[in-house]
Amino acid sequence: MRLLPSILLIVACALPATAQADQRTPPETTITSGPNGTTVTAPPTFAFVADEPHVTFACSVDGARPVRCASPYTTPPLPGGVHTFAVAAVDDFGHTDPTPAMATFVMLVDADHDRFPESLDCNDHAAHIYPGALEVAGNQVDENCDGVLAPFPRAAAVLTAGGDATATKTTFRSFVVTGITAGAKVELRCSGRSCPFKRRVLKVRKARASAKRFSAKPGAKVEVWVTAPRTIGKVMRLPIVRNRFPTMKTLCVEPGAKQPKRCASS
Ligand SMILES: [Ca+2]
Ligand SMILES: [Ca+2]
Ligand SMILES: [Ca+2]
Repeated sequence: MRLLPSILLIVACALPATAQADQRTPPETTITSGPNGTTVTAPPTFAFVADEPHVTFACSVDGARPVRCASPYTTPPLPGGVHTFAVAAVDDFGHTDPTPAMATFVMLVDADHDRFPESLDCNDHAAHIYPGALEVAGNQVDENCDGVLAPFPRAAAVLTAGGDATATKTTFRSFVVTGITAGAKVELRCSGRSCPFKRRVLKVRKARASAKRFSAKPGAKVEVWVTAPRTIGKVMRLPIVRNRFPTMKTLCVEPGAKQPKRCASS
């Protein structure tokens, strides 16, 4: 029972002594997190502490006039290049840490905020374009920065035709298209003199289409067009000649184009 007043007395004496020490000693500031010696693509955030309670902080970027701040602190947007951040604690007695905590970092420019700085981004003004982005086929844009404009996919189909040819006509007795790309339209076309038809859409069922027996005269051109949206169409051309069943030639047609052309090699 007699010990208690003594302890209280000791505590009462100790308090002014600590306050005296704080009054003479400026606080020491430490940065606890944030970039230092590294590169950043967005304004960095710093966390910091002082070795005394009841302090305020003053932050400065690139030697500018310190502004009052609190931890965590995010710097204003900064241009590309090397930057410094400094923070000093200020205690209740107005003492400012004479040796502010400092960090140096390199700000990389990332104008479109896609996390790829302009040195790595093939278009730093379009956030959907960056290394590894999803490439959209056929739109003439290199979304994934690999230097390649991904072409439209090609329609697929296989034509199997059989029949006979004379000096006056070629008769197709069987005419079957298989392995047709899903969703593709199949059209049988005939151009030139004495064609039995100009265009005929073939019904596709289970990736297969067929035409009924037909004949065409020498000089005519029979073609099968397999087309689909956003796809390079496949054109299988059969030029009708005398006495020989036609040899097929495969051509490609760009989406929306009227004329087929030689297929690109890829
Ligand atoms: Ca960027
Ligand atoms: Ca970009
Ligand atoms: Ca690409």
